[in-house]
Amino acid sequence: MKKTLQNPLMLAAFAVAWLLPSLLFAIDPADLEPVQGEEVAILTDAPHVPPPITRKHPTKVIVHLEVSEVVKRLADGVDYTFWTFGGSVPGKFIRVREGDYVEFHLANHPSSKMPHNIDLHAVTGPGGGAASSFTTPGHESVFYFTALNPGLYVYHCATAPVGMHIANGMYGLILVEPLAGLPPVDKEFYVMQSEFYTKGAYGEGGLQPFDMDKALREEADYVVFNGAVGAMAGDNAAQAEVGDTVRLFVGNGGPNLVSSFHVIGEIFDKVYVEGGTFINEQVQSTMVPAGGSAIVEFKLDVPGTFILVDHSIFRAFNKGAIGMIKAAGGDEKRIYSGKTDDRIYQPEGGAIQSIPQDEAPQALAQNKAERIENGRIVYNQVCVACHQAEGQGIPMAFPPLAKSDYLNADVDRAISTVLHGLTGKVTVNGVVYESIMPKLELPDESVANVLTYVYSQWENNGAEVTPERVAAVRASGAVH
Ligand code: HEC
Ligand SMILES: [Cu+2]
Repeated sequence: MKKTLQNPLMLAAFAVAWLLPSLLFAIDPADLEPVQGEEVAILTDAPHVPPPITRKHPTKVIVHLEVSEVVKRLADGVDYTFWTFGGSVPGKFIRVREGDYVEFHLANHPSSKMPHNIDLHAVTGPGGGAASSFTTPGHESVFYFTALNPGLYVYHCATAPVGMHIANGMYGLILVEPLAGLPPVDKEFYVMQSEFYTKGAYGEGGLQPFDMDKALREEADYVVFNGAVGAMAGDNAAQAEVGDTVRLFVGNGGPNLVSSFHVIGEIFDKVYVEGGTFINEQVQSTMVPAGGSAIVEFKLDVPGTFILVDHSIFRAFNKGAIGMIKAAGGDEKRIYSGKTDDRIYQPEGGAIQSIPQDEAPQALAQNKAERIENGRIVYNQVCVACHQAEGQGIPMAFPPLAKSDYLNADVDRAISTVLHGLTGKVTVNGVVYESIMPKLELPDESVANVLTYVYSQWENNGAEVTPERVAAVRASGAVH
């Protein structure tokens, strides 16, 4: 304080601040342009972005953001109680211009159970606004800030326990456009990655509560773009046309994981690294830290579906981190031909690849108990990686063998599956899988043992499979 008072300019600023609070922003020591007029911010839900700012002067921007706690879909058949900034996850996208004076209203819906606040990384001030915005249910807080630094910033709730508020969906993005604006592009989208930690495993149905232990161990069940599995895929894919330049405002709410953000089949012409002003070019994947961002730009030169992933790839294919941009339009064969031919190629005698099994054939089992014991060993060497320790499988990737109606309905078909592998659609316990089980190259004895083991476990029907029966199915050549 002593130092501040020695500075005559600051002293003048303080004097005016006391006398004429409404003029404070106009004489800020940071030489900000005077604020002219006011406007109410347009706020959007992902993947939409408010329109670019065309004005050439700072203004007073009034932001009304309402926190609400809502039950919504996290994945098919899975619901979650999200704590939201604006009714969905991620929170509303806020767009202001460098130098704008922001009047921020944070309302907390009366139906909320928790108090909340907001920490905007774009704010220079204690807690990024959190210190001034603690808001109990049925209340509204107001505070003001000047957007001093251009860039793309994360905002989030910072009410204790902070991790839990963020894990429940409390984050979003605020863009502070530089004075000169961002170069015009054809399409802009809002994409925000985050993880969810649920009591049940991935895909386990019903209303899933938050799991604090998993969150502490950073063992995410779901890693998603825009708040739910498929929120930006399939029918919800972002739409664009060939020739469009696309800009993605990418954020990562965390709470824990760093994203290796990648778009399959595209190269980022530009990346505004970490959402700042430094531009990197010709980038394949860019890191987006938890509580950080990046702006990426690319031109859609060819038609097709471009898939957004976290290239920590199990998150993409097994935890939900997949988004899509569909580019409609004519082919550009010179850039990408598409498949021009499809020929049979059978170096190993079949379209299904095989996994050679190099262990010695098992000693012949003398009875069902020995068969089960030997089968357990085969299972744990060969099948467990996909079908999992309790035969529960992995949702959307590997069907269950536990209590599997498909398995229990037909022993010969199960034998054929293990002998020849399996492709195409199969329905197991009402769920359709469309994947590939490789051919496993197991001797008849091992096939008999492993299936006898599987049938003896996890409420299956207890059938015993003999090597003779396996040999008969092999000899029949029947492939299901
Ligand atoms: C590399 C992963 C993988 C391995 C290893 C594997 N499977 Fe599969 N399995 C699959 C996939 C994928 C399917 C579904 C195929 C489809 O969608 O067409 C499947 C389907 C099945 C089915 C039919 C569907 C069901 O759930 O009842 C059976 C039975 C089966 N596997 C048994 C086994 C046994 C026994 C082993 C070990 C000897 C094994 N699998 C090893 C991936 C695997
Ligand atoms: Cu909160």
